[in-house]
Amino acid sequence: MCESCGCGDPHLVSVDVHDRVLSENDRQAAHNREHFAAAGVLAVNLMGSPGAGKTAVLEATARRLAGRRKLGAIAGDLATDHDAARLQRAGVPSRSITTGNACHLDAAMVHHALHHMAWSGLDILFIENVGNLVCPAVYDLGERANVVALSVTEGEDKPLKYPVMFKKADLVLVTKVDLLPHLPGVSVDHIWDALQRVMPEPRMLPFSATTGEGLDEWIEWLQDPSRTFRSEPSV
Ligand SMILES: Nc1nc2c(ncn2[C@@H]2O[C@H](COP(=O)(O)OP(=O)(O)OP(=O)(O)O)[C@@H](O)[C@H]2O)c(=O)[nH]1
Ligand SMILES: [Zn+2]
Ligand SMILES: [Zn+2]
Ligand SMILES: [Zn+2]
Repeated sequence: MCESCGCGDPHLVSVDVHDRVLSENDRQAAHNREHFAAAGVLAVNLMGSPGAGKTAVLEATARRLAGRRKLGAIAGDLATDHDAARLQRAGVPSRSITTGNACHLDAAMVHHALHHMAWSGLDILFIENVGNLVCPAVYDLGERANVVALSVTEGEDKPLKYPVMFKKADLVLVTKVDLLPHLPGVSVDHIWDALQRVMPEPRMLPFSATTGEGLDEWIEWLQDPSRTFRSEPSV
Protein backbone atom coordinates (compact mmCIF):
# COMPACT_ATOMS: atom_id res chain seq x y z
CA MET A 1 0.00 0.00 0.00
CA CYS A 2 1.28 3.39 -0.97
CA GLU A 3 1.46 6.25 1.53
CA SER A 4 1.23 9.04 -1.02
CA CYS A 5 -1.50 7.72 -3.25
CA GLY A 6 -3.26 5.38 -0.82
CA CYS A 7 -3.88 3.45 -4.01
CA GLY A 8 -7.00 5.48 -4.67
CA ASP A 9 -8.65 4.79 -1.30
CA PRO A 10 -10.10 8.14 -0.07
CA HIS A 11 -10.23 6.79 3.51
CA LEU A 12 -6.46 6.35 3.55
CA VAL A 13 -5.48 9.53 1.72
CA SER A 14 -8.14 12.24 1.47
CA VAL A 15 -9.13 13.56 -1.93
CA ASP A 16 -7.68 16.99 -1.01
CA VAL A 17 -4.31 15.57 -0.06
CA HIS A 18 -4.29 13.36 -3.14
CA ASP A 19 -5.05 16.33 -5.42
CA ARG A 20 -2.26 18.35 -3.80
CA VAL A 21 0.21 15.49 -4.26
CA LEU A 22 -0.75 15.21 -7.92
CA SER A 23 -0.50 18.93 -8.63
CA GLU A 24 2.92 19.08 -6.96
CA ASN A 25 3.88 16.06 -9.06
CA ASP A 26 2.71 17.79 -12.24
CA ARG A 27 4.89 20.80 -11.44
CA GLN A 28 7.93 18.57 -10.92
CA ALA A 29 7.12 16.57 -14.06
CA ALA A 30 7.01 19.78 -16.11
CA HIS A 31 10.46 20.61 -14.73
CA ASN A 32 11.79 17.15 -15.69
CA ARG A 33 10.28 17.56 -19.16
CA GLU A 34 12.18 20.83 -19.59
CA HIS A 35 15.42 19.05 -18.65
CA PHE A 36 14.79 16.29 -21.21
CA ALA A 37 13.81 18.73 -23.96
CA ALA A 38 16.83 20.96 -23.34
CA ALA A 39 19.17 17.96 -23.56
CA GLY A 40 17.38 16.36 -26.52
CA VAL A 41 16.78 13.14 -24.59
CA LEU A 42 13.77 10.99 -25.44
CA ALA A 43 12.33 9.86 -22.09
CA VAL A 44 10.10 6.80 -22.27
CA ASN A 45 7.98 5.68 -19.31
CA LEU A 46 7.59 1.89 -19.54
CA MET A 47 4.76 0.56 -17.42
CA GLY A 48 2.95 -2.75 -16.94
CA SER A 49 2.07 -5.49 -14.48
CA PRO A 50 4.72 -7.23 -12.38
CA GLY A 51 6.51 -9.68 -14.65
CA ALA A 52 4.98 -8.39 -17.91
CA GLY A 53 8.45 -8.45 -19.47
CA LYS A 54 9.43 -4.78 -19.16
CA THR A 55 13.08 -5.42 -18.34
CA ALA A 56 13.26 -8.10 -21.03
CA VAL A 57 12.02 -5.55 -23.60
CA LEU A 58 14.80 -3.18 -22.55
CA GLU A 59 17.45 -5.91 -22.60
CA ALA A 60 16.42 -6.86 -26.16
CA THR A 61 16.41 -3.17 -27.14
CA ALA A 62 19.90 -2.72 -25.70
CA ARG A 63 21.22 -5.71 -27.64
CA ARG A 64 19.78 -4.35 -30.89
CA LEU A 65 20.92 -0.75 -30.42
CA ALA A 66 24.36 -1.48 -28.98
CA GLY A 67 26.86 0.94 -30.49
CA ARG A 68 24.13 2.78 -32.43
CA ARG A 69 22.23 4.73 -29.78
CA LYS A 70 23.19 5.88 -26.30
CA LEU A 71 20.69 4.35 -23.93
CA GLY A 72 20.21 4.82 -20.21
CA ALA A 73 17.65 3.57 -17.73
CA ILE A 74 16.04 4.32 -14.42
CA ALA A 75 14.39 1.25 -12.93
CA GLY A 76 11.81 1.54 -10.16
CA ASP A 77 11.34 -1.38 -7.84
CA LEU A 78 9.74 -1.78 -4.41
CA ALA A 79 12.57 -3.68 -2.78
CA THR A 80 15.48 -4.65 -5.01
CA ASP A 81 17.85 -3.24 -7.61
CA HIS A 82 17.68 -6.40 -9.74
CA ASP A 83 16.37 -4.66 -12.86
CA ALA A 84 19.01 -1.92 -12.86
CA ALA A 85 21.66 -4.63 -12.39
CA ARG A 86 20.22 -6.63 -15.32
CA LEU A 87 20.18 -3.55 -17.53
CA GLN A 88 23.69 -2.63 -16.49
CA ARG A 89 24.79 -6.14 -17.53
CA ALA A 90 23.03 -5.57 -20.88
CA GLY A 91 25.25 -2.52 -21.37
CA VAL A 92 22.75 0.16 -20.35
CA PRO A 93 23.97 2.61 -17.69
CA SER A 94 21.20 2.33 -15.13
CA ARG A 95 20.10 3.80 -11.86
CA SER A 96 17.78 2.01 -9.48
CA ILE A 97 15.02 3.72 -7.51
CA THR A 98 13.96 1.56 -4.59
CA THR A 99 10.56 2.94 -3.66
CA GLY A 100 9.98 1.06 -0.38
CA ASN A 101 6.21 1.05 0.00
CA ALA A 102 5.37 3.30 -2.97
CA CYS A 103 3.79 1.33 -5.77
CA HIS A 104 4.69 3.84 -8.48
CA LEU A 105 7.44 6.27 -9.45
CA ASP A 106 6.79 9.98 -9.15
CA ALA A 107 8.43 12.93 -10.81
CA ALA A 108 10.49 13.91 -7.75
CA MET A 109 12.03 10.41 -7.51
CA VAL A 110 12.99 10.62 -11.18
CA HIS A 111 14.46 14.12 -10.74
CA HIS A 112 16.50 12.88 -7.79
CA ALA A 113 17.81 9.97 -9.87
CA LEU A 114 18.82 12.39 -12.64
CA HIS A 115 21.15 14.08 -10.19
CA HIS A 116 22.94 10.79 -9.60
CA MET A 117 23.55 9.62 -13.14
CA ALA A 118 25.02 10.93 -16.38
CA TRP A 119 21.94 11.25 -18.56
CA SER A 120 22.20 14.44 -20.61
CA GLY A 121 24.25 12.85 -23.42
CA LEU A 122 21.79 9.99 -23.90
CA ASP A 123 19.59 9.49 -26.93
CA ILE A 124 16.93 7.57 -25.01
CA LEU A 125 16.28 7.36 -21.28
CA PHE A 126 13.99 4.47 -20.39
CA ILE A 127 12.15 4.76 -17.10
CA GLU A 128 10.95 1.31 -16.07
CA ASN A 129 8.11 1.96 -13.66
CA VAL A 130 7.16 -0.22 -10.69
CA GLY A 131 5.20 -3.26 -11.89
CA ASN A 132 1.60 -2.13 -11.36
CA LEU A 133 -1.30 -1.40 -13.70
CA VAL A 134 -2.93 1.20 -11.45
CA CYS A 135 -1.04 4.12 -9.82
CA PRO A 136 1.79 4.64 -12.33
CA ALA A 137 -0.90 5.76 -14.76
CA VAL A 138 -1.67 8.93 -12.78
CA TYR A 139 1.90 10.10 -12.08
CA ASP A 140 3.41 12.13 -14.90
CA LEU A 141 7.22 11.75 -14.79
CA GLY A 142 8.04 14.29 -17.49
CA GLU A 143 8.31 11.59 -20.14
CA ARG A 144 7.72 12.15 -23.83
CA ALA A 145 6.10 8.77 -24.42
CA ASN A 146 4.20 6.20 -22.39
CA VAL A 147 4.50 2.54 -23.27
CA VAL A 148 2.63 -0.32 -21.59
CA ALA A 149 3.90 -3.89 -21.70
CA LEU A 150 0.96 -6.30 -21.57
CA SER A 151 1.88 -9.96 -21.72
CA VAL A 152 -0.29 -12.55 -23.41
CA THR A 153 -0.63 -14.48 -20.16
CA GLU A 154 -2.32 -11.64 -18.25
CA GLY A 155 -5.80 -11.90 -19.74
CA GLU A 156 -7.30 -10.22 -22.76
CA ASP A 157 -9.60 -8.05 -20.66
CA LYS A 158 -6.86 -6.11 -18.83
CA PRO A 159 -7.29 -2.95 -20.96
CA LEU A 160 -10.98 -2.91 -19.99
CA LYS A 161 -10.24 -3.51 -16.29
CA TYR A 162 -7.42 -0.94 -16.05
CA PRO A 163 -8.52 1.65 -18.61
CA VAL A 164 -6.69 4.63 -17.06
CA MET A 165 -3.29 3.14 -17.82
CA PHE A 166 -4.20 2.07 -21.35
CA LYS A 167 -5.85 5.43 -22.10
CA LYS A 168 -2.55 7.12 -21.30
CA ALA A 169 -0.44 4.74 -23.43
CA ASP A 170 1.05 5.91 -26.70
CA LEU A 171 1.89 2.30 -27.52
CA VAL A 172 1.09 -1.11 -26.06
CA LEU A 173 3.66 -3.86 -26.51
CA VAL A 174 1.87 -7.20 -26.34
CA THR A 175 4.73 -9.19 -24.91
CA LYS A 176 5.69 -12.88 -24.82
CA VAL A 177 3.84 -13.66 -28.07
CA ASP A 178 6.20 -16.65 -28.48
CA LEU A 179 4.03 -18.31 -25.80
CA LEU A 180 0.81 -18.10 -27.88
CA PRO A 181 1.10 -21.66 -29.25
CA HIS A 182 0.82 -22.84 -25.63
CA LEU A 183 -2.18 -20.63 -24.88
CA PRO A 184 -5.01 -21.87 -27.06
CA GLY A 185 -7.54 -19.67 -25.25
CA VAL A 186 -5.70 -16.38 -25.84
CA SER A 187 -6.22 -14.30 -28.94
CA VAL A 188 -4.24 -11.19 -29.85
CA ASP A 189 -7.33 -10.11 -31.82
CA HIS A 190 -9.28 -9.93 -28.57
CA ILE A 191 -6.52 -7.84 -26.94
CA TRP A 192 -6.60 -5.51 -29.95
CA ASP A 193 -10.42 -5.22 -29.65
CA ALA A 194 -10.09 -4.30 -25.96
CA LEU A 195 -7.37 -1.74 -26.70
CA GLN A 196 -9.51 -0.13 -29.39
CA ARG A 197 -12.23 0.37 -26.81
CA VAL A 198 -10.04 2.29 -24.35
CA MET A 199 -7.12 3.91 -26.20
CA PRO A 200 -7.88 7.25 -27.90
CA GLU A 201 -5.39 6.32 -30.64
CA PRO A 202 -4.93 2.56 -30.41
CA ARG A 203 -1.43 1.36 -31.17
CA MET A 204 -0.33 -2.17 -30.46
CA LEU A 205 2.76 -4.12 -31.33
CA PRO A 206 3.05 -7.89 -30.77
CA PHE A 207 6.48 -8.44 -29.25
CA SER A 208 8.73 -11.21 -28.04
CA ALA A 209 12.01 -10.59 -26.27
CA THR A 210 12.75 -14.29 -26.76
CA THR A 211 12.36 -14.51 -30.56
CA GLY A 212 12.85 -10.85 -31.48
CA GLU A 213 9.39 -10.56 -33.04
CA GLY A 214 8.33 -6.91 -33.17
CA LEU A 215 11.81 -5.64 -32.30
CA ASP A 216 12.41 -3.92 -35.65
CA GLU A 217 9.05 -2.10 -35.49
CA TRP A 218 9.68 -1.10 -31.86
CA ILE A 219 13.11 0.33 -32.74
CA GLU A 220 11.51 2.22 -35.65
CA TRP A 221 8.82 3.58 -33.36
CA LEU A 222 11.47 4.82 -30.92
CA GLN A 223 12.88 7.01 -33.70
CA ASP A 224 9.54 8.81 -33.80
CA PRO A 225 7.06 7.97 -31.04
CA SER A 226 4.38 10.18 -32.60
CA ARG A 227 4.16 8.01 -35.68
CA THR A 228 1.41 5.53 -36.31
CA PHE A 229 2.27 2.19 -37.78
CA ARG A 230 2.04 2.02 -41.54
CA SER A 231 -0.74 -0.46 -41.23
CA GLU A 232 -2.76 -1.97 -38.44
CA PRO A 233 -0.50 -4.32 -36.45
CA SER A 234 -0.71 -7.80 -37.91
CA VAL A 235 -2.42 -10.01 -35.36
N1 LIG B 1 8.55 -16.73 -23.10
C1 LIG B 1 8.91 -15.47 -22.83
N2 LIG B 1 9.20 -15.11 -21.55
C2 LIG B 1 9.54 -13.83 -21.32
C3 LIG B 1 9.59 -12.85 -22.35
N3 LIG B 1 9.91 -11.66 -21.79
C4 LIG B 1 10.08 -11.90 -20.48
N4 LIG B 1 9.86 -13.19 -20.18
C5 LIG B 1 9.96 -13.84 -18.87
O1 LIG B 1 9.01 -13.24 -18.02
C6 LIG B 1 9.54 -13.10 -16.69
C7 LIG B 1 9.44 -11.65 -16.26
O2 LIG B 1 10.23 -10.84 -17.14
P1 LIG B 1 10.81 -9.44 -16.68
O3 LIG B 1 11.48 -8.84 -17.85
O4 LIG B 1 11.58 -9.59 -15.42
O5 LIG B 1 9.45 -8.68 -16.36
P2 LIG B 1 9.26 -7.23 -15.69
O6 LIG B 1 7.99 -6.67 -16.24
O7 LIG B 1 10.48 -6.42 -15.91
O8 LIG B 1 9.08 -7.61 -14.17
P3 LIG B 1 9.05 -6.60 -12.87
O9 LIG B 1 10.04 -5.51 -13.14
O10 LIG B 1 9.41 -7.50 -11.74
O11 LIG B 1 7.63 -6.10 -12.80
C8 LIG B 1 10.97 -13.62 -16.75
O12 LIG B 1 10.99 -14.94 -16.29
C9 LIG B 1 11.31 -13.54 -18.21
O13 LIG B 1 12.26 -14.51 -18.61
C10 LIG B 1 9.29 -13.27 -23.69
O14 LIG B 1 9.30 -12.50 -24.67
N5 LIG B 1 8.95 -14.58 -23.86
ZN1 LIG C 1 16.16 20.07 -12.07
ZN1 LIG D 1 11.56 -5.34 -14.52
ZN1 LIG E 1 0.87 4.15 -5.67
